[in-house]
Amino acid sequence: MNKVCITGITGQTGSYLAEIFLQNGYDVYGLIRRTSNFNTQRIEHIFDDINLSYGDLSSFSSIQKFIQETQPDIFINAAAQSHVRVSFDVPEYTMDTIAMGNIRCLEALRINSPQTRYLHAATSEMFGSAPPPQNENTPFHPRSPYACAKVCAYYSTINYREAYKMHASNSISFNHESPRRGHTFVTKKITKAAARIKYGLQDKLRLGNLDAKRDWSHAKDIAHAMYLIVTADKPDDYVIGSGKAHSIKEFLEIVFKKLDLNWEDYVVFDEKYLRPTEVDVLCSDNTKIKEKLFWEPEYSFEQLIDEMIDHDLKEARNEKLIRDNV
Ligand code: NAP
Ligand code: G4F
Repeated sequence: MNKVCITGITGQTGSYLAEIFLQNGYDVYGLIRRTSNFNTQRIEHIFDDINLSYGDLSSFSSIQKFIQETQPDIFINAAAQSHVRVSFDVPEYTMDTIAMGNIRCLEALRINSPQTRYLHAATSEMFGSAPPPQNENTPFHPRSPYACAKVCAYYSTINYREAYKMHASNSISFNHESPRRGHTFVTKKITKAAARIKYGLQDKLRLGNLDAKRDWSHAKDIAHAMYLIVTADKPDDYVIGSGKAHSIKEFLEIVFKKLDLNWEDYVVFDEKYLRPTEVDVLCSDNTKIKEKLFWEPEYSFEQLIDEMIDHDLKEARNEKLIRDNV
């Protein structure tokens, strides 16, 4: 049986990657951090089907041990301090775990298992202020410590491919969301708040810049594209995105309207959610992955929003029942 190692398996994308590899007959191994609270909610449904080891991207020895013990066919580095705003507060930690963490994975593989295929989860944030649409040839102009760290990790991955002939690739993913999205990212913050407002559990939603535009996909579609990239014959770098951009304001309008609410009655501007440098518009040109790997997304923007709202309405309803002691 083929073996895949996934860092960030407890995260949004890592959990969908684990499902896809299981469906394709792989033995799945995940690296998880020890935390004071459970961090395995997103993988509880597949807990008995996967193998987990403790480790951290800040520790070379833990990554090396993970690789030596599993000898994987594929290694996907999907772990990161992935919050752009937070990266301005903890730039050194963000840089260490993303840029150095990626080098630690590559170096541990080069020494112990150089034939293993590698995929680094790079990001559209690397394009920063470069005008849209952005594709594989667009020059980077990163606008946050997170994006700077990802640019370093992106080029390190290419360098290991060129220097050591490793099968090392980058997925350059645009924003991806799902019911499993972390609660401090803007889409999840909006769908969760709208559902709680509907059930009378919340009366205000505090947000920052509503004018930025993002290219939002379903995380399942992005994870599928990552699977195609790492299992392709040749290593390469691919932009993954829907090719359509919407503003935060549009997202707000759609979500609140679906719940018969007017977002302007609830949203409050809070400058603490602004970033020192913002990325105004991200919109992918996804021609390469569609033509070379025949990737097609399954979910539309509307379907993504509907799935997130349905999930958050159920959670809000349960919260309300518990609160009302029913
Ligand atoms: P996420 O939900 O924030 O998950 C991040 C994962 O990384 C979690 O499993 C987390 O563990 C783990 N992690 C964080 N720091 C770590 C460390 N020092 N050592 C080991 N593990 C660590 O992120 P995501 O949305 O799934 O994104 C997956 C990857 O794609 C990330 O590299 C992200 O930067 C990149 N990316 C995401 C998007 C997007 O829109 N979602 C777009 C482009 C690229 P805990 O569960 O313990 O916190
Ligand atoms: O949801 P966000 O925090 O996502 P952002 O910054 O685009 O980063 C995400 O996508 C990247 C891919 O392009 C990933 F690499 C990264 O790991 C992450 O998954 O913010 C989206 C936009 C920004 O313009 C932000 O300023 O929403 C704006 N925003 C407005 N109010 C807010 C808020 N963002 C957050 N998180 N919280 C707010 O209250």
